[in-house]
Amino acid sequence: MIAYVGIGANLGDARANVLDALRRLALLDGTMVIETSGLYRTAPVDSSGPDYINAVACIDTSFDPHQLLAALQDIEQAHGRERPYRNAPRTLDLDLLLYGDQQIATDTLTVPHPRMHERGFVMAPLGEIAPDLVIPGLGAVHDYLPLVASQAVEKIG
Ligand code: A4P
Ligand code: MG
Repeated sequence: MIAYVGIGANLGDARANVLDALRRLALLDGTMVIETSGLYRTAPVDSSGPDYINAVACIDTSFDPHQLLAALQDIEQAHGRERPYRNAPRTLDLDLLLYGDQQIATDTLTVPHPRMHERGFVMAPLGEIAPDLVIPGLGAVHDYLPLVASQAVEKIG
């Protein structure tokens, strides 16, 4: 199954944390990284602390959605992720943005990620690698890019 993963960090060496997350994604069982966006420096949205480094990865995985979420949380934990409060600054955050064209709503997993289309830190890197991708229930990624264009997002590499 093709899935898209959003990666963000704004504590410690955020850039190194994001790059390490990409490396760890490629090492997951039954998972290949198909494409990765560049790295983006982004202002915190509903969050605090330093600017974030964000990226998006397209993966091909044999994990089911909940197995994939658990694997993403394992990678967060490997980076000492702490959760003092919602949207707290973080060493590493991995969100399951899209899982094929599935719409999932369980206690622990909502896909598509419910806030992704409002956020430049997700849509800019996603638009770089998959502008024509359709977000189930919403529409094409490129249609949302103008709506987030005013958010502070800068491609850095
Ligand atoms: N969960 C439900 N659906 C998902 C999903 N699709 N992917 C549950 C990942 N997790 C999902 O997440 C809380 C719970 O959400 C998990 O236990 C999982 O069961 P969390 O990572 O512990 O907490 P969080 O990250 O604070 O919450 P959340 O909802 O992921 O926050 P957001 O909305 O993703 O926002 N600003 C910039 N510039 N860059 C950022 O990366 N990130 C956030 C986090 C806020 N502001 C930001 C950035
Ligand atoms: Mg999260």
